[in-house]
Amino acid sequence: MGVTASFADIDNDGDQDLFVTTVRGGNVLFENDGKGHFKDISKAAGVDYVGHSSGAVFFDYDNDGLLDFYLCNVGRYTTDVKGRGGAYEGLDDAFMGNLHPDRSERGILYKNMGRNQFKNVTADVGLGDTGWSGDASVVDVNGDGFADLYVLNMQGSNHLYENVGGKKFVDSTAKSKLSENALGRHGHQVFRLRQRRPSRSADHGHAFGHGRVVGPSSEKLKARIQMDESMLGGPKSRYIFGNAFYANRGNGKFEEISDRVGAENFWPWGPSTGDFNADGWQDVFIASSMNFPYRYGVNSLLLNNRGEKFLDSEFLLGIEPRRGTRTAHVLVRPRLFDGRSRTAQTLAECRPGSVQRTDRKVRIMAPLGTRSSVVFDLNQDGALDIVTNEFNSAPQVFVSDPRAAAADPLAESRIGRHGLEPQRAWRDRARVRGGPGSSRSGTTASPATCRRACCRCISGSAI
Ligand SMILES: [Ca+2]
Ligand SMILES: [Ca+2]
Ligand SMILES: [Ca+2]
Ligand SMILES: [Ca+2]
Repeated sequence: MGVTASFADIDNDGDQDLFVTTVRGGNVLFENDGKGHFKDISKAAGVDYVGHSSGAVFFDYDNDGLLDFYLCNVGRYTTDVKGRGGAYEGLDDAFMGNLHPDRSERGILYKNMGRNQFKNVTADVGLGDTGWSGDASVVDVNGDGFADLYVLNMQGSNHLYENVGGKKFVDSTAKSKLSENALGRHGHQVFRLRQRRPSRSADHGHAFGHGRVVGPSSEKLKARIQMDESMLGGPKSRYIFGNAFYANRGNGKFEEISDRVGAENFWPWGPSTGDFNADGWQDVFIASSMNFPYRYGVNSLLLNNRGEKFLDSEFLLGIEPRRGTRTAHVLVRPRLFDGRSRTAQTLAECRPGSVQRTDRKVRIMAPLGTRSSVVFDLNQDGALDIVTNEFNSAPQVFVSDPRAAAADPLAESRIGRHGLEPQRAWRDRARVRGGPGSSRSGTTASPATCRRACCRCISGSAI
């Protein structure tokens, strides 16, 4: 079962090679021959680790010109029983892995030795994070020229590891004032909230607030329902029950300012960043929604208003509602819901509201939900587009269409009142491709690209 895919040029020959992580199937490194073919070199390269792997982050930690990478391993959450399709079935208490240290799997730092050979140097450099980690980010927090490592932990504390001269990593979480973490974090992105200022980082974790009705005045606040400390494995004071946004205050110190800048949203999975309206300020798309058995949650597109506050813009710019205003797909069809399927009965009992009865037929509906996204200039017209990865459904492709935005005076006036820069004629824009800030989950475009963007969904769920 594949989990993530990362492209990186491991041999500096100018083409992107591919690393794929799996759940107990062995990770796979493919070398790109530059002619459209990929060759599996995992075993010879020494990176065929078998476990519960997740994100892989490529960076040159020792500045020797060769890309190394950090592999995030979650921890054992499967049994040895294989289900239909050959995947291992999950443990009943898979989400409580943080309470079982014996199930942890350490993250691995692989040093690129050249000639497509990698060496596990985790212990040599003082790493060995045992968190329930799905992803990590690379950022030079102290500006010393060596990339530091921020490792996410879904069920515990994140950690910032400071890179000491490309030889050692030192845990500087407490020193950096990053000890208070968003609970249930899955995604993280480092970007500049303000121009020509130190970088900020956004950290998105589940709020666990879905069980209570919230009104418009409090929907952007942190969750009131908090997990019991027996489930957290530590004091509540260590956690933020919602999203976190850390402002880099210099000297390696951070301050959490998510509520102040309006970075909260509904059931997030992870952020991607890009300057969607090309006003020079980085904006954020947050993949969201938990799917069955929870209600539908909207994806968020937060426009950065001059570095002061994010503005909810998903309904203005065409991200929501989805094409055809669809919020759900068929989870179980009538032929399976005939009284004989225990699975169908269990699902129906799990959320009675999901059962639809029409013309004597019965089906179970499940909310749609996005789990990840990538931001890049898909059609190479100079404006950033968004492609999503949907849980149990087809991807969405949002193509930025500035001319559609120009024809929508409502969207224009609303954004204008909030202080974003006025739109420049689309014909005056420069045709510039995505800039140098590309990353796995986001791409930064030149500020000169265009002034406004409006997204048009050209491909939605197939159901
Ligand atoms: Ca290559
Ligand atoms: Ca290196
Ligand atoms: Ca550094
Ligand atoms: Ca912007």
